[in-house]
Amino acid sequence: MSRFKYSVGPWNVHEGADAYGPATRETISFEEKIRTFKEMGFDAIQFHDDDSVPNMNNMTEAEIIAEAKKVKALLDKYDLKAEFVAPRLWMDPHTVDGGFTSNSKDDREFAMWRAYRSIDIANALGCDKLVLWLAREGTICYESKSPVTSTKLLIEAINNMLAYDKNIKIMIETKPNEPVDRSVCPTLGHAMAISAASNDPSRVGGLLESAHAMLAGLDPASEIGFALAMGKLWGVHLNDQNGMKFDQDKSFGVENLRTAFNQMKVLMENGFGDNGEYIGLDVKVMRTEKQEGSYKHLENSLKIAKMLEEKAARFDYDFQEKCVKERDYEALEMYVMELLMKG
Ligand code: GLO
Ligand code: MG
Repeated sequence: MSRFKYSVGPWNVHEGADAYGPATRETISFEEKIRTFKEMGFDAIQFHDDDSVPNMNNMTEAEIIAEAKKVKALLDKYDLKAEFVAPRLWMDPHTVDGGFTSNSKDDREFAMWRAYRSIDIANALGCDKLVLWLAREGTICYESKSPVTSTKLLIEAINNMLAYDKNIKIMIETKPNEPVDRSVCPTLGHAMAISAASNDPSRVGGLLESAHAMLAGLDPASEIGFALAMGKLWGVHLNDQNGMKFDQDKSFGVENLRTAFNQMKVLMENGFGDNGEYIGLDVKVMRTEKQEGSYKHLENSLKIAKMLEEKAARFDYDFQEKCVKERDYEALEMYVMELLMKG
């Protein structure tokens, strides 16, 4: 029995298209996905605004809320919660140059409209968290945007969201690059600074994705630890990554087992989940996988997470203390390797 509650997004079961080739699997309907997620043991669903209300750009505010309520009824049917809503600004023709930091005033206004509608949708789905994955908030041509202005625009946008709804909490999902070259808010340290500069730091926190930390050359367990120390880690996207290349979203732990163990360990040591936080798995199945394997990466990631949870629960803190006292870190390291490699 895991101490954690787990969440997943509908985009984590996908058709396999990438930048160089088309889909390799059939589309699975939203209801079919969430029914399967429930069967697999997930507790909550993560949403993009237009996952819950497709075609929302062409709908009125009242229509959007009515549509989101239908999704809430579907969640209730399967006894699932909504974890968060994230405005999907990176897909839209209005946000080619970013949303909140776009050089176009119209596009910035559109981004705010989507953020407000995302808050409305979150309320209709019964959750109080907004995720900002700031995909295109950054530069592809360095001289096209000022880092100072962009940072200020981002803070202003966040302040507007905080003012729009007195209960909404914002989790910034940091990522250093991709799809942009340089992101405005690349690490959790940046997210914490933005939080501190906002009008209500108590409602602006972070979400750490393992692969994103690795793309910044950082250890995800340390990023998690940093935000936990600030009391501002409200979500995680556990997954894995083979070095600093394109964002791979591999199954949790399959490339960097010891780092995965330490992520689980630091979450457990610091009571992550005690205030209702979920462990999100932001993983993608390999493009080569056949239709019937569409959920395999999620099954594997859940299994690995629970196995690592069990290993971390067995961690011998007395032995660790002894090694630290004797400054025998070789012995401590070998202990960890044996813990991970023996049954
Ligand atoms: C991509 C992100 C993405 C977000 C999701 C929620 O790199 O990890 O999957 O987590 O869109 O905003
Ligand atoms: Mg993510």
